[in-house]
Amino acid sequence: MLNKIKEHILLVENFEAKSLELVEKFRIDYLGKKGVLNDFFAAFKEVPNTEKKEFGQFVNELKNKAQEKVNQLKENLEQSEENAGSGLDLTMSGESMRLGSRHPLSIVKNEIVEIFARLGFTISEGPEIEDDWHNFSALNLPEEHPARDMQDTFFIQTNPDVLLRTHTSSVQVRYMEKNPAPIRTLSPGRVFRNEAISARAHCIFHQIEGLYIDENVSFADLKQTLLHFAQEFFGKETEIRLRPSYFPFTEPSAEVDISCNICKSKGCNICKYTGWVEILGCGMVDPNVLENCGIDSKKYSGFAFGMGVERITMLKYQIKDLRLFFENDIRFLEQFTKA
Ligand code: 2NM
Repeated sequence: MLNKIKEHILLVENFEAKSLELVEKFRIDYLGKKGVLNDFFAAFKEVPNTEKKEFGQFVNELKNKAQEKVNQLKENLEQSEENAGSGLDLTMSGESMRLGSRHPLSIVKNEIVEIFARLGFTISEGPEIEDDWHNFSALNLPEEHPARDMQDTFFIQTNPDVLLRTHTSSVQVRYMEKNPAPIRTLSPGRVFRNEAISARAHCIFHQIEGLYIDENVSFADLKQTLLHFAQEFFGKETEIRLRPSYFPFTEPSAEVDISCNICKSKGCNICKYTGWVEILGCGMVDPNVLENCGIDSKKYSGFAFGMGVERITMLKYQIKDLRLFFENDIRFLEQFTKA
């Protein structure tokens, strides 16, 4: 009798069915009123007392296995029926999601910010709508300076004290007013100038300006900082060249070129066959500006610099037309590192 049960256990374990009807037949065969299990239960009283315990255990095992088998086969078959009905092929690989990509200007801005962050520069931001003091007067821009002209500056309505900032120096004026020296800060942001839109100019663009103020800051510190930046960003072999220049807020002032990394200074379109490409303007902060912002110009000196993010990005990726940055054509935007 025990062997009979064990045989049934094996049969149940190995049972397979391809349709719900066959599962139902199996269920009736084993668990139905006239099924195998009821036969065994009926035979229970004939079993000698000494074997009752073992017999009972095996009958229970058979019952549980049969019930489990029915449940499991039913579930599998119902599910595959559902899937077949829905016309889905679950073995097909999924459609990959279309990932966005960082805007090239953001990629370059982040890279520049990281280089200066490693030198201890904090990041400072300020309003895009400015007043005359923070955008012009504090920066030593004289009353009659052409940059104040309607031609260059967007004024908001008729109030000449409400304008769109023309550079991010305004952020640094605010920073100096609020924070005591020493100061090391970098101000990235959007700026606005009333210019005709072309391949090289736009009325909205992005700047990053840096400001370093402490005791005994020298022009040599400025030069070394910018050389470090140029080599981190454009490559270790990059050289820099400073040309005297003029800005109202710095004295002395300079324009900085890097050795052309496209042609290795042999001469090409990008460097207009000079071997050098302009990347930024800089200088020692004019003592008037320091005083305007509440910093003692007898005790402190500092340097500042400013660069156009579009210009640097065009150099890095050899982009020929600035308008591409603002058109949001996905075929353009997709070409830059996913991040
Ligand atoms: C430039 C060139 C030279 C500059 C000056 C200042 C401030 F606020 F400290 F006076 N911030 N940025 C600066 C100096 C900007 O951009 C071409």
